[in-house]
Amino acid sequence: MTQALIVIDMQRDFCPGGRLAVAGGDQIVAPINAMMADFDAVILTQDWHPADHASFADNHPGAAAFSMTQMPYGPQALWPAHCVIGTPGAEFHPDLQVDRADLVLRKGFRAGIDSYSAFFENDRTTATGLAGYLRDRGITDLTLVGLAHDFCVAWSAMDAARLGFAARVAEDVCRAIDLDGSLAAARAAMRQAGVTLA
Ligand code: VGL
Ligand code: ZN
Repeated sequence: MTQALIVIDMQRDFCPGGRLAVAGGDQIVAPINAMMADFDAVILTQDWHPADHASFADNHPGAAAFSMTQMPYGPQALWPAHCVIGTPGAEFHPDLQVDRADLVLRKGFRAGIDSYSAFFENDRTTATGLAGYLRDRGITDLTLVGLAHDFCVAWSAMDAARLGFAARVAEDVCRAIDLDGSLAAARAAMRQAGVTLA
């Protein structure tokens, strides 16, 4: 059994003071750093959007942040602009131990499509390449932590389970946006998908 720690989107914009701040996001940096030594591999994901990204409310005249819109690939939440390529908000939290990472996987870099999951973009078919990377390294067991619990962590964990990895979310090392009950819905969906909530 080869185990990887998948650290989801521990970036400045998702921490207090950032543009899409998740309450308590900065509280999980030290626990994540402490977990890294227990794994064969550590992988960081980085939300990485061009300024004209379709998930930004500002790019939809008249639309409010945190409302829903319809994209060619299905429903999509609209967010405040965040994690714009090359800006300080897209950087990892300054205390995150990035040197321990074997791979930094960027996602959401295509203007027309969002990517919550570390495995597939939101059309559910465009692969990021992470599954192939993990399989090529013989990694079978994944522990997911980070931000946000109910979006990028949940979508990544469900895809991991669907792809045949043993997927576990360490819930005390995640923080949620919790938009209209999204955390409860995501937890139920993760259980249904065979993700272990620990
Ligand atoms: C995320 C909303 C938009 C996340 C990323 O990391 O959960 N949420 N982009
Ligand atoms: Zn994003």
